[in-house]
Amino acid sequence: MYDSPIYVSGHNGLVGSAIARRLRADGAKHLLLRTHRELDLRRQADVERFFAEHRPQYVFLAAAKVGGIEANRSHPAQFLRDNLQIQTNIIDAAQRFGTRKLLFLGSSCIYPRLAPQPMPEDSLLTGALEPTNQWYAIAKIAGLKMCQAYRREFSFDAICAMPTNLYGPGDNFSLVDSHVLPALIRKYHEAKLKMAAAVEVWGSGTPRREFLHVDDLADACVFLMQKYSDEAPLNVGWGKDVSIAELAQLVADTVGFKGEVRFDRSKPDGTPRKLLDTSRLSALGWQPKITLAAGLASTYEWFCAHQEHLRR
Ligand code: GFB
Repeated sequence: MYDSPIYVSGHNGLVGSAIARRLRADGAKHLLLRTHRELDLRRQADVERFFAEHRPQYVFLAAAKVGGIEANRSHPAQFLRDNLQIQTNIIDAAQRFGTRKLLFLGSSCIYPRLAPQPMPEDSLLTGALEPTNQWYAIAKIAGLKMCQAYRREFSFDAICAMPTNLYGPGDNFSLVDSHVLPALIRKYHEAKLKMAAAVEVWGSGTPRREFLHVDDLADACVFLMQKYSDEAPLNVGWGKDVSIAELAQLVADTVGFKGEVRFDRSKPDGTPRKLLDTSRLSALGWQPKITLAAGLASTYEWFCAHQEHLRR
């Protein structure tokens, strides 16, 4: 794989940048990377032209419109449309222009809101979705099904990984549309600087989430690209979850904020629990390495070093 042209879509995002970093460290000789300005993946003709010209042999489909609970809730059309367009254009062009293998990245929100915990891959389409992110979930389910359909009809080697909630360097730390972990890093950091009495955390604090460091995900993606070829999606997670209240305490300890936490119950909780069953991936021999405590500490360091350049 490392001597062939490899296309990492979304290489400026959290996931794509981690995969590109990992492939570079492994000595990949021919990485294909395009910014959003250079190639708008929502435009089919542009994507086809890119694939026709560069013929990537391996494709990591990490480009997506992503965001936290508020972003999903306020932009249902963009989350549905952009993700359907991006993934449809890339999967179809990859198959037609001779890509050897493609890895599609989904999300744990594809599973029903009240799926058994931890959630096995087989719980897909067994119940209703979480309403706050159903638009994103439907797009990701369509991408997974497209990979399965292209494998069956065209023998296209497309595989699917379903990561849990991710975090790490390069995340979106905006207070409006980010995920909870980067949002809390920023809120606690700013509260510490202002010597504020309390930090506001959305919802009741009781929902439970599992957090995986994005470098662990990149490791799993490279592992799967080399070792896995089947239509069944594979969950990628850490294996344990924490409540949002526990996460808030961990972030407070990491940042060094000594004040109070206040829960804003006017904000949505979202799905009550989202822990992945990762036994299939473990059986293949892959395990994550970065603990939440270590990952939080290094992500906070990254945030401190880059905060001037991050969007609000
Ligand atoms: O990470 P998050 O936005 O998304 O929120 P989901 C997780 C939980 O943290 C929710 C609470 O219960 C939020 O109410 N929370 C507390 C906060 N304080 C904050 C805050 O300051 N910011 C944010 N963002 N949350 C997303 C999906 O669901 O997970 C996406 O919407 C995707 O589609 C992603 O699947 C992985 O975990 O609820």
